[in-house]
Amino acid sequence: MMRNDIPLRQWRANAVRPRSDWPATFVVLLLVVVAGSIGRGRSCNAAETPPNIVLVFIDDMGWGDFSSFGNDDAVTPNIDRLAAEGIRFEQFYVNSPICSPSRVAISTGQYPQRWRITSYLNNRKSNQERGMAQWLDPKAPMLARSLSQAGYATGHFGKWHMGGQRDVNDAPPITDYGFDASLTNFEGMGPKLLPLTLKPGDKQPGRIWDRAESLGEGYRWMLRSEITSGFVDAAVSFIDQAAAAEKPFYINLWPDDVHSPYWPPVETWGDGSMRRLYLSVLESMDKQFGALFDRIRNDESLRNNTLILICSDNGPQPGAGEAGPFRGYKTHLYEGGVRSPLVAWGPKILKKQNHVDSTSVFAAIDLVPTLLELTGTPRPEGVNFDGEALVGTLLGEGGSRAAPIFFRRPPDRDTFYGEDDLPDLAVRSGKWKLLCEYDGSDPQLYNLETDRSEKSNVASQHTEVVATLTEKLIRWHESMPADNGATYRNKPKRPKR
Ligand SMILES: [Ca+2]
Repeated sequence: MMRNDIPLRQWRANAVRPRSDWPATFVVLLLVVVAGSIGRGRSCNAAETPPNIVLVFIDDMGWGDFSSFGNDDAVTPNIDRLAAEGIRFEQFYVNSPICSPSRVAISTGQYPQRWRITSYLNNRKSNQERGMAQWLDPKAPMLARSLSQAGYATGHFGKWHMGGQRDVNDAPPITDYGFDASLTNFEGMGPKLLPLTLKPGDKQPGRIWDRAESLGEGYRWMLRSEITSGFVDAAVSFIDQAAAAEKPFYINLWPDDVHSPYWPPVETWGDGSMRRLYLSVLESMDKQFGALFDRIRNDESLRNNTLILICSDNGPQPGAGEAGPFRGYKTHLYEGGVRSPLVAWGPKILKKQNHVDSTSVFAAIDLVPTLLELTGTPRPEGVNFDGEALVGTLLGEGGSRAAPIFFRRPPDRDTFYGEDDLPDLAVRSGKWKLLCEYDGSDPQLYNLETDRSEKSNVASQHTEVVATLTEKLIRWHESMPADNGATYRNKPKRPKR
């Protein structure tokens, strides 16, 4: 049931800017989805309004890709400005080296294995072959739902990829997961923006992912290089409405950028190499974020009471992004696959400015209980989070999570990006990182204090550490629902005729 507490005329003035090429049905649907949402829940007294939260979750970006994390090949001034005014966390992890499970972890505060989302969600047959669920169970403890129940306006703008893609067209809509409003891409249910492609010399744009038309209750084709602006515009309109209604807001801004294929603005095409195209997409994304960051910064009440968090869902694709000093790529359990830059901004919320936290070890699963505590929101009943509430850490006081961070590779990624027989399991515990096979064999042990690039395997010199961590890791692995990682074999590519 939707209630519309905001007069439509007033709403429309600030709504997602309808453009002449938007199909009328799509605009109406989007207006209904968003407009119905904001009046719900209890309203909060302005004096005690809990902080607004914006979670920017970039796709496939390396640890070293922001200028503020050492990238000399591109500039990301909008993000770097937030970093300079806020905190850069250098030892933050996501809980999977690939899209869908990483998204589940940051949304639920639990290991994604619990929900049998252990690799990217693909078509129905492929999900089944890998021993995975078809979509995230809507009963999962979503941060968005807890905040919504506490009176927040909640919106998801951008890539979802937790259900509803390819031929899986019966997944729940995003609004079943605690979001009042949504606008997504080709990997989610509900209103969506679909990508038109254009390269130098093209007279007409092409289309990719056109099958996703069957997933949506309204879609709009938009130049791929401008889609992030489409999500930003929707998020800004949502903020305008929440602010007018004096409601706190929680927003996911989860761009398609900087995932391949790379379709930057044609004028930034350069030599057309993968690296050049990638860097142009990265810079273009940063530019498009500007409108959102400025909306918050230029409004005193929002500036004083909004926390912005920016990170990446997994490591980079080789030849595109870079993981800084770290080994490995997307899909690997080495640091390059799972360590993400994290920028936190909130000038009146954080206790430090222009601060680098290079020591606190924590993970995406920790953000959910941390944000619940920070906002004074009750935890959902009967839920055990794998994450820990680390409010002090997030605000700049330092401190690592108490428990180790455990990882299991995607079932279809034993061999990838030129590496054969990749480690199946990994654990970060204190200064140690251990990687091994499902049965504990072939241990690799790295001291991340002295060897953060995981170059020197010291397993044979620290057999007790190996034994202790292996035992904990396998106990964790066996406590999680299984997938088909031990038996799944990637199909050989069809030989060329
Ligand atoms: Ca990804």
